[in-house]
Amino acid sequence: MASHGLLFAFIAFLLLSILSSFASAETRNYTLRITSDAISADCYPYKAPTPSTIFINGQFPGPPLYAVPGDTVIVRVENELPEGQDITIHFHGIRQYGTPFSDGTPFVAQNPIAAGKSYVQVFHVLDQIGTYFYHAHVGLKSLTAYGPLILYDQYNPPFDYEYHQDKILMLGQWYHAARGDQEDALFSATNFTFPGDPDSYLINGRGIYSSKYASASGCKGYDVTEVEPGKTYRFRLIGTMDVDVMGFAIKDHTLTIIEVDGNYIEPVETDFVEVAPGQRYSVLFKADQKPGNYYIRADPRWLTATEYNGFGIIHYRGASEAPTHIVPHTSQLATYPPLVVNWIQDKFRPLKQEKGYRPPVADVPSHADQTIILKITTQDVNGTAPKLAINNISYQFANNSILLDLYSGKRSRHPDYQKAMNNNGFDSSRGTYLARKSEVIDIVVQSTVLSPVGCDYHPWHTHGHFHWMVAHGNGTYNHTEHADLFNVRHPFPRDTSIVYPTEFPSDVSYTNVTLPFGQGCGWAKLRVLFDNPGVWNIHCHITPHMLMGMQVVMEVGVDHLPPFILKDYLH
Ligand SMILES: [Cu+2]
Repeated sequence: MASHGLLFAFIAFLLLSILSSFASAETRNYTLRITSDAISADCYPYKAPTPSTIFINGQFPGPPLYAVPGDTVIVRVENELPEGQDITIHFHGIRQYGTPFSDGTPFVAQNPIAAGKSYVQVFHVLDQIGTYFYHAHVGLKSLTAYGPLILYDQYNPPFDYEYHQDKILMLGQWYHAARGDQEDALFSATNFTFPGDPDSYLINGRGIYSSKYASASGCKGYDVTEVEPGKTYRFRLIGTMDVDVMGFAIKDHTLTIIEVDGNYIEPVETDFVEVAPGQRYSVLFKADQKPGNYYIRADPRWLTATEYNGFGIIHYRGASEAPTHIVPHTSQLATYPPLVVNWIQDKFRPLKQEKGYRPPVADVPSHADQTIILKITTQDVNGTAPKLAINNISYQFANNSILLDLYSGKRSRHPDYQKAMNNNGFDSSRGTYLARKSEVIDIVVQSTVLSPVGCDYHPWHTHGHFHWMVAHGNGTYNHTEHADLFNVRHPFPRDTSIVYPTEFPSDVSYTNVTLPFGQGCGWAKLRVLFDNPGVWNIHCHITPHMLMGMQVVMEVGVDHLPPFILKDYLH
C-alpha cells in the first residue's frame, strides 16, 4: 500500500490544474483517518507488529493536502488506532495566525485525541506559500505518520522560476524495530535508550534495505520520479525524518535552490542539498542529460559510517532502459561534499519584492527587545537516568492543554512579564517562557557536549513563527561579547534551523568526542518576532531528543488571545 511516486506526481498535476482554475479563496475540508498496519517499506522480510506503521487515509506516507493563500482549511482527524494509542496532527510551518488551538501540540494547543475519537482543526492560510508537511506530534508516531502540505500561490510559477511541474520527495527513515518497543525504551525511567539510526532511508515511503532483498516478494523497489527530457521540474524536498540530517544529490545533475521552508530565496546553484528533520527545500531540476536512469542519493550526514541505503531513481521518459531496482554501485552515485558547519547557508538571500511577488514575511527586525538563552543540558528526573533538558529543566508534559486552560480561565491570562524577563524569560511558577505580543526576542540555542550523544546537531523548530538566524558561533555564547554580533550575511526567514556541532575531532567522529561533558560546542541565535498570541512549542526536531526533554513552551501575548472559534466546529 506504499504510495507510488508517479501517483503523487499525477495527483499533484491534477490538483494544480484544479487549483489554478480557482481565483478566489475558499474553504477546504480534509479528513485524515488514522489507522495502522504491519508493513515492510524497505523489502526486508520482517514486519514490526501493528500499530508500528501509521496509515493516513489508507496510505503511507499520507496523502498531500493543498491550499492557496486566503483559504480556510478545516481538517478532521479521526483516530482509528488501537486502544491506548493517542495522536495529534501538527501542520509543520503553518503559522496558525489567530488559530493557536489548531497547532496540534499535545497538552499545549490541545489534548491528545484518544483512540476512537476525532478532533477538528481550522486554520487560515493568509499569505503563506510553499512547501510544508503535517505529522503526528505524540510519541514516535511521526516516524511514519506524515504527509505533504503544499500551498500554491497565484504567481506559480513565480517570476523567472519557470518549471513544467512540481514533484514531492519526502525523505524518511525506517526502523525494523517495533515503534512500541522503541517508545518503551525511550520513556523507561531507569535506562532510557535512544532509538539510534534507522535501518533504511526512504524516499516517498520506499527503499531497499540491501541488495539481498531487492528481489524479495512484494518489494516495490525505489521511488521513481519520471521526467521529460529537456523540461525543468520543481522538486519539493521535505525533511520528514525524525533523527538524521540528510544529504540529497542526483548523479550528473545540478540543482537550483529557490525555496527554504516556505520562503523564496534568490536562486542558488548546488549539486548537493543538506536537509534536517523538519526542513524543506524546493530545487529546480533540469532534465538536460542523456535520457536514461539516474540515481538520487539521499544518505545521512554527520555520521561516521560510510555505507547507507537511501536511494531513488530519476527516469527520463522514453529512455531505452526501464528503471531497475537494484542497489547502485558507488560509481552510479553523486559524491557528497565534505562536511561544513552551516553548509552553504551564507549564499542564501531572501527574494525581495519583484514582478508582483510580495514576500510573506517582513525583513529581519534590526534589534531584539530581549535575549533568552536555551542551553542544552541534562537533568536527573526523580532519580531516573538523566534526561535531556533546557537550562537544567527536562520538559514535562502538562496534564491538560495549557492553551485550553487559558481559554477556560483555569490559568491566568495575565502573567508577570517583567519578572520573567529578569529570569532569562522563564516564569518558574508557570513552567513556561513568556513573550509580550509583538516582542522581538533573540533565542540563543547553546549546544553542549552531552552524555552519551557527544556534540550533536540539533534542528530547532519554532512553532507559530518564523525565525531568522542572525548569528552563530563556535564554543560558548558570551552575551557581553556576542550581543551585537550579526555574522549571517543575509538573514532569511525559516521555521527550522540546524544548530551545528562545532567542536569535534577532525574525522567528525563527534559522537566519540573527548571534550568534557557540558562544554559549549556551538550556538546559534534565532531572532523571532512573537506576533502570534498563543502557546507554542520551541524544540529540537530530532523527535527522540524532544521527547527526552529538549523542548520549551513559550506563552506569547496570552493577554491578547484570539477568540476560540474551534467551538463552532467541534460537535
Ligand atoms: Cu536535538
